[in-house]
Amino acid sequence: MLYKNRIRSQAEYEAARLASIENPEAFWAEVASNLHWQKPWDKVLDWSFDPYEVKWFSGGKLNISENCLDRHLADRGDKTAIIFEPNDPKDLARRITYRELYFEVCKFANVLKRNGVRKGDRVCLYMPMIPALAVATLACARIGAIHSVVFAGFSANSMADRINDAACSVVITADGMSRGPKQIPLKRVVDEALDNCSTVNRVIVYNHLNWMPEMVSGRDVWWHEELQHVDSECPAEPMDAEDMLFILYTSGSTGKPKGVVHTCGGYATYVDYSFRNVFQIEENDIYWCTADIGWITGHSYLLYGPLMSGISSVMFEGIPTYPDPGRFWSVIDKHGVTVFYTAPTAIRSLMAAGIDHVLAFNLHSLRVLGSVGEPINEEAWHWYYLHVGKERCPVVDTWWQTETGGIMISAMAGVTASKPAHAGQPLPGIQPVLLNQEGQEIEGNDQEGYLAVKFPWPSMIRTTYGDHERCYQTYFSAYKNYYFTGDGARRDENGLYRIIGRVDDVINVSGHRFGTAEIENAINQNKHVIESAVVGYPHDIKGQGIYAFVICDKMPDNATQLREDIYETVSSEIGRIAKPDKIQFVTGLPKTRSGKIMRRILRKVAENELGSLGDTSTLLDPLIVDEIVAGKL
Ligand code: 7RM
Repeated sequence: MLYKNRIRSQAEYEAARLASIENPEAFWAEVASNLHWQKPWDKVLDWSFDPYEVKWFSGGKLNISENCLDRHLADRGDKTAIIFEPNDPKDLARRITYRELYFEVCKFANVLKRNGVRKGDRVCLYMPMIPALAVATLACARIGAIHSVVFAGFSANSMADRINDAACSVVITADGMSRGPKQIPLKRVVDEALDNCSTVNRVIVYNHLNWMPEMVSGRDVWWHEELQHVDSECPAEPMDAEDMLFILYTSGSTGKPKGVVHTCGGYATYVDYSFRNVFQIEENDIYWCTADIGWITGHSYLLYGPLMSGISSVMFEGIPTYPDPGRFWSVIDKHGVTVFYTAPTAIRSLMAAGIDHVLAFNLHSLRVLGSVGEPINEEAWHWYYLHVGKERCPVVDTWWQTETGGIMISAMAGVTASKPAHAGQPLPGIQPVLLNQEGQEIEGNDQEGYLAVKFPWPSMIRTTYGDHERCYQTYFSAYKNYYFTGDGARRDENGLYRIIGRVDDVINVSGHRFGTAEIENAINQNKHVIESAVVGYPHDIKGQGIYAFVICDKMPDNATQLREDIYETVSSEIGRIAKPDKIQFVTGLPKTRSGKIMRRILRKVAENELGSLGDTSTLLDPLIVDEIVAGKL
């Protein structure tokens, strides 16, 4: 047996990788046997990429909440499962043991049942980063309801779109939430969203801030009152391996976000496996992933991965810079964090705040550092390695996507080869390739191309909710018989991958994905706007910033006011996280004679590379480029 729980050396890694290619089914069967299955599977894998259909562990039954909770009660019942660190450092942190979490989840699962939620129903979660969110998510999984967590930074409109797309029957929210110095009235946003949703018949409200918002009678109920009516016994629903576990919406190159669907068996298997191996998890780790559960990183590596491993996971309600930019380091010191997983954008902003904030704290507990969400530049990598890890802690740069469910390319901490600004080698079982324009595989090292995957893995996207054709078109049609990632990558002379970034119309702002069309649609909702074009440009902190070129009904007299107005429109259409960094008012856009916007030119302007605008002679109106260059921000 090559793989038992964890790979511990480069040689074991190489052997496992070879074995996974020679006999994928045997390899994944061994990996999956690390979980508790209520019924073993009949067949490990059935697959086709054209048409697209994969089935992992057919016939097998399991429940991920049982793997996160029940399984640990005997040996780890009194161990801390979640360490909750509140937004305000003056408030008390809370520790929840595995047993306590188990009972809270069972009780809330009964609340869901009491409110008519059945296996297969969709439930929308719009909540702060508090333990109740973990409880609600696990409770859905326990009874086989499909959770759709909507990040609490999204607007009422975005939430309504997601609720309608999945026809959710229940929404779980809180009165409000704290984020640094600000407070946000979540329940009010839900009320606004539900004006446009007809499928929702119940809203369960968690009392977090004692705000006592208005409750709609017949529709809204209080979480704590519902708990009075249930007992704490709730057996975990036996789920087919291919039953849906959750939907998570993500942006692509088109205007409308897609509901990425993950299923029970494959997702649990791959998240458990990748988590243990990448971070080289030990029984006594205090692990902290700073992502919100509203993103895939929070699903896989704040909630499910750590709990399946039976370790202690920190859940932080606040933001890195409140009350000051030392907050992350103070939390690491306070709770003795051993494994820390965050995003390059956070690292860059804390780096900009100065080294004194880091030096004020004892970071000796740290053992492993991780990065996710976007390419980490060398400067940020070195700062992280030197000042946070004190040159003692391996840094794992983990490349993956909402669609991949789990980490695909990354070093295994301290075990396999690692290099600054490189994600490294694929995990055993993952078969990435580089493709050229024609869709042919580029062999050998020291090469660059489109990043694709040629063989299925257990946690890959199953479908886009309600529209399987869209899933096929988006991921499997550009290059036949490959899963296409949308990223460009380089394989260095030793076979380590470096992710270059998106090759489609997706902008990655602080690790959050937005489609250019999605932002343009939002901007165009402003009554003064006639047309807009959005591109990404390099941004010191956010990785990429959003640059919008906007045509209005007339050139504004008060540009500042109109900009504010457009920010407001985007905040209400998508959410405050999608606000453009720069808005330039223009009288026209560079278009070809067939009406296609030449984004390449706009990108060059936004990047300030004015010397290399390329051939503009095919444009309908080449003179517009001069105006745009002259008005550049
Ligand atoms: C986990 C997550 C996915 C996109 C992906 C990339 C970019 C993510 C890295 C990265 C370079 C990394 N899911 N990306 N991780 N680029 N190095 N380590 O972020 O669905 O929200 O975004 O993010 O472009 O395609 S996501």
